[in-house]
Amino acid sequence: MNHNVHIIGAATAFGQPRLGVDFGPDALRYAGLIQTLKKLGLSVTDKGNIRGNFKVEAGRHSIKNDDNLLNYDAVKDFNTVLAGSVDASVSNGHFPLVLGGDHSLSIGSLAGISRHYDNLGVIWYDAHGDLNDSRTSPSGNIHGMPLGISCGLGDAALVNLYDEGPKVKPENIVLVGMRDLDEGEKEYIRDNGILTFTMTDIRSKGIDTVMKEALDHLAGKCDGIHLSLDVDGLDPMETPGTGTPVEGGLSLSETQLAMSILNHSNQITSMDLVEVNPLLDDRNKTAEKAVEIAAFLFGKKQL
Ligand code: EXY
Ligand code: MN
Ligand code: MN
Ligand code: MN
Repeated sequence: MNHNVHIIGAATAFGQPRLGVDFGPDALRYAGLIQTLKKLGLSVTDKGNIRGNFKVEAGRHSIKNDDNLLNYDAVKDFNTVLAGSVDASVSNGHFPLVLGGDHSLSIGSLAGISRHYDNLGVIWYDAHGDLNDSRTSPSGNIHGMPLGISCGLGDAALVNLYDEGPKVKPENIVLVGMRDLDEGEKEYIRDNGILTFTMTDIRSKGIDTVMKEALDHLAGKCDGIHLSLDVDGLDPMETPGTGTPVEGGLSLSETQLAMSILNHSNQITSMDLVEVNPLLDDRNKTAEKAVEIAAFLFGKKQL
C-alpha cells in the first residue's frame, strides 16, 4: 500500500435530498481520522474540503432536470472539480482517500483516478449497487447512480465527465454487501456478469472467503483497485448516521476483517469513504467506526 495519503474532503450533499452528509468529511476529522492514520506510520496530508462554488440557496437543493435528476448541474460541477483534485493526487504519487459526502462523489473520484490505469478494478462495499440511470432510478437521486455512470450508463455529460467515455469495465467490478437492488440494477448486473456478493452470499461463505474471491477475480487483469466504501454497507445498528440505511448488513468486525484482507493484498490504490451524515448519527459513532475501518485498510491490527 502507498503510505503517502492525500485526504480529500468531498463535502457534497447534492446526490440526495438530505442535508448533513456534506459535513461527513469534518465528522471524520473530528473522529480522529488524521491522527489515527499518522499513528500507523503513514504520511498524511489533508487537502481540505471541496465544496465547489455553489451555495445551497433556497430551492437550489431540490432542483430536478428534465430527466428527473436531482441537482444535476451541481453534481456535474462538483465532480469536475473533484476529478481534478484526485487526478493531481495520483499524479503526485499519493493515495487519494476521498471523504464523503454522498456517493455521487464517486463519479468524480473514478474519473480522476481511472485515467491513470488501463484496467481499474473497483470493489463497491455498499448495501446498494448504485447502478441506476434516470430510466431505472426510483428516486432521481444521483447517489444511486455513480457506478452506472462510471460504466457508461445514462446522461452523456456525466458519463463523459473529465475524460471521454466510461471509466470502469463491468468485468473489473465486484459488489460486496448487496441487499437493496432495484430491478434495473439487477438486470444490468445479470446482463454484464458483474461479480456480486449479496448479504446472503456473505452469510453463507463468510466475509473472508468473499474478499479473497473478490481479489482473485481482479488479480492479473487490473493494474490498480479502487475501494468505494459506503457506510450503509454496514448494519444500521453499527452505522446509524447515514441517509439510506438497510437492515441486515455487515458488522464492524466483519468489515475490519475485510479491510485486513485488502491490506495484506497490497492491491488497493485509492478509496472513497462515503455517506457519513453526522446530523443523523448517534454522537458521531458512525464517523468513529468509519475511521476504524480506514485504519484497518491501512494496516491496523488488534494485537
Ligand atoms: N437504489 C436507490 C435509488 O437509486 O434511489 C437507493 C440508492 C441509495 C444509494 C446509496 C448510497 O448508496
Ligand atoms: Mn452507495
Ligand atoms: Mn483508464
Ligand atoms: Mn448505499
